[in-house]
Amino acid sequence: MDTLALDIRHDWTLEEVQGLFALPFMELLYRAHGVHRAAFDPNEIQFSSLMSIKTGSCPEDCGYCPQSAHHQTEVQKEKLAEVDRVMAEARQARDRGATRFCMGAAWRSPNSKDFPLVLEMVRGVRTLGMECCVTLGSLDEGQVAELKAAGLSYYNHNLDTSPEHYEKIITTRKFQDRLDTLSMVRDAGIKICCGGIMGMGEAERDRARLLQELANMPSHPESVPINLLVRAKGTPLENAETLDPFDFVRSVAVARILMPRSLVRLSAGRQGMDDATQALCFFAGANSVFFGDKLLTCANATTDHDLDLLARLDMRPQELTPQDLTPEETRAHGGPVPQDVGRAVGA
Ligand code: SAM
Ligand code: DTB
Ligand code: SF4
Repeated sequence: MDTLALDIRHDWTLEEVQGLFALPFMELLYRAHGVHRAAFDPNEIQFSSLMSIKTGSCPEDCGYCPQSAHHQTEVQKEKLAEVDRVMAEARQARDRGATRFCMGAAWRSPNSKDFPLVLEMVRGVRTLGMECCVTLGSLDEGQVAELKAAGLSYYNHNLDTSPEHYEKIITTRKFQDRLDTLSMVRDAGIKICCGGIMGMGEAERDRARLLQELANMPSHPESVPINLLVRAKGTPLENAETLDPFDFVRSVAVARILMPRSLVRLSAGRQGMDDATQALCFFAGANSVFFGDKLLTCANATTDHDLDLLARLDMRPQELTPQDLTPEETRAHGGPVPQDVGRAVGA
């Protein structure tokens, strides 16, 4: 790690953020990489694994989402998954090197019948020694407290886009509702995973506004997923214009400069992204990816391809450190480092 002093700020102006976007590309990448090296090992990537625990029939109308009941898509609807099946997937993910297991449910908010089972899943994943993240929609105070008590590490709830562009994409939930859920989660001491989607027909100003909103939160989200829109068939955004890959890389770089110590996750959209663009994203400060052949419903970059790419870039997966685990988890896990990580990447 380099010794550059990190500027942790929560008062970024839009002009400043737009100024970063306007930098010559190489200048921006150089700056972002400097910040990245000062906060992280630039050769390390965190692997998260993602599982859809309840799929489709969502009452929200998010224009990008194949799981919304408002759109005619090809998604296979599924009720809440059985706890045993979730645990089997989590174990497999851990054995392949994932240090975080994320579960997503297509809900506006969790219902009282299914919520206790989700808590059981969270407790189960934590006993495997992995961090656990869930994304279940909006929450009330009681649900937040129960998730915290179950040992949840992160809650994912994205702002998705700028407040100004938001209403063109989602009408059934307000931008402010999202901020309210995030405040409750933060106040309960659960880490926040919050980011957005690029390539939904927004202007560069919207990308700057989104990142400004994230950076000016009372504390930076510990995890910032930057998704590239997956243009799912049957959604209103199925024919959205392709975003220039360099503009996507710029967004990653600006996220890294604004939120130096956050994990910046190169999330959806890697499947159609070429290796050189992904490598540029890693240079610009992305240090986490979803690992596994499927995201929630859409295809992801394949595991074999990812392992090959990491090896070609001389990068390695981050390992859990003992500080990440409670003593009980460390015992349950038989040590903090997943057994197959070295083998999986051919180290
Ligand atoms: N229903 C919950 C919610 O929205 O709060 C959780 C699941 S939702 C699928 C999680 C996130 O996935 C969304 O906020 C969005 O950022 C991302 N996402 C969904 N569909 C996407 C797509 N087609 N392309 C890129 N990201 C997408
Ligand atoms: C996030 O920001 N991206 C992930 C995760 N959080 C839950 C989800 C991506 C979903 C992509 C579309 C799909 O697979 O349905
Ligand atoms: Fe529902 Fe989440 Fe998809 Fe929106 S993004 S339609 S809330 S599953």
